[in-house]
Amino acid sequence: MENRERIREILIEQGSIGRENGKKISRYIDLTADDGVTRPAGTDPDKKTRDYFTELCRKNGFDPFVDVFGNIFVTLQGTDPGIIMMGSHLDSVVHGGMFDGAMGVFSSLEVLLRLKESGYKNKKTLVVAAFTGEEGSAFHQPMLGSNGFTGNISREKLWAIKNRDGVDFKSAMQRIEYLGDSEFPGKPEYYLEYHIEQGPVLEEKKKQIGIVTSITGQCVLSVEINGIQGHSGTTPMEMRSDALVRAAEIIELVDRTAREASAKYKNHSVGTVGELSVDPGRFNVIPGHVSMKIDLRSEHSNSLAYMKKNVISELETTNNGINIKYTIVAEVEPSIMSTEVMDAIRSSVKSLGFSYMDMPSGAGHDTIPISKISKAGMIFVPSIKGLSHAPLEWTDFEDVERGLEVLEGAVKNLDKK
Ligand code: HGY
Ligand code: MN
Ligand code: MN
Repeated sequence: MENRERIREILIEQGSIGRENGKKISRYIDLTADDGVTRPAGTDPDKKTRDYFTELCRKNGFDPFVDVFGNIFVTLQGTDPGIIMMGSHLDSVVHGGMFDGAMGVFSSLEVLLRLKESGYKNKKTLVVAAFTGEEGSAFHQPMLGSNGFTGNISREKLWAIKNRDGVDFKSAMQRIEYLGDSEFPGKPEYYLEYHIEQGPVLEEKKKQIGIVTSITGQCVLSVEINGIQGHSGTTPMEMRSDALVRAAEIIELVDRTAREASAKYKNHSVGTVGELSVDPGRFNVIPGHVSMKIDLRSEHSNSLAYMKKNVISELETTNNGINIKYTIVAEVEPSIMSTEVMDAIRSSVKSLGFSYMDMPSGAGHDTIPISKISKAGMIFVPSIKGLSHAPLEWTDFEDVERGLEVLEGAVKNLDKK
């Protein structure tokens, strides 16, 4: 099978894992809003995807290593010191797409196969990594595996984090048989993440490749709003402490503050409340309790600080019997990519003759923590209509192949260093 066929077949195969209807979809026109992929960390679909990946590795002569965070590593040993790591994640959001994360992991393995099959003699050791729980769709915070790998979160702390079903990380990963007993030996000198853009810019600007300059800063707050549950028919309006009405005021403020920050700082600042639960959640009961998550992001620290300040001052405003508690569950400043790695990507793009542009990433990635311990960079390819974290997420296979060839060239450029 021709190489570009191989990666296409693999992505189609893995894309059916975690799809409720199990459909294998090979063309964008066949994709519907019912074809979402759901593969939260530690679930059976996560296990199935991991099994598919590790079987592929073994079939091609590699021996996958699983560390104490459930991260999977595949190594092509070099002769000289230094590690070049290519990584991303296999988990997905709920009803997400089949390219986010997985395209990078399987394409990185494909690069290793192509280098091996071409007889390329790598000097530095080349490693492919699949990091656990990048999405935070099972556990309450994102980038668990990569934060464990970089030492940002200790093994003990990470193992104790509970998922939405109240199961701790260690038990969840043991259940799917992806919890190793040691850490991966070595840290990367260079790190590359190949990923879909997940936004509309490359398509709008008609560019084939994005060279990422920085990755958004982020502040995720978990909020508990306590009001007074009551009868929706008998309780007069002036006597209510309705937790959901208070939540609605906060949601409107988050949206307004992000728009203000974007205008004030002339940049891409965003604020979202995508997760909310109402208790008891029945039409004839005044909501007594609301839990929700607020996701604030900006490419610039000052606008992130502006949004965080406004949102927290709103959360600390108590009124008519409502009590609000909040915690910051994830917070990171914008991450700047290595110019050395960006140059290696750029010279690969130029030698392949693809069109490209430098651009920031509005999405978070495992590259965030890893850029703090190594020289890191990211390669983007276009997302159709900029859609992602949605069933209709799609990237043409010609674009997948282009990005993969850029990745291979960038690895070779860094291997010469
Ligand atoms: O949320 C993000 O930006 C990433 O896809 N986890
Ligand atoms: Mn991703
Ligand atoms: Mn994602």
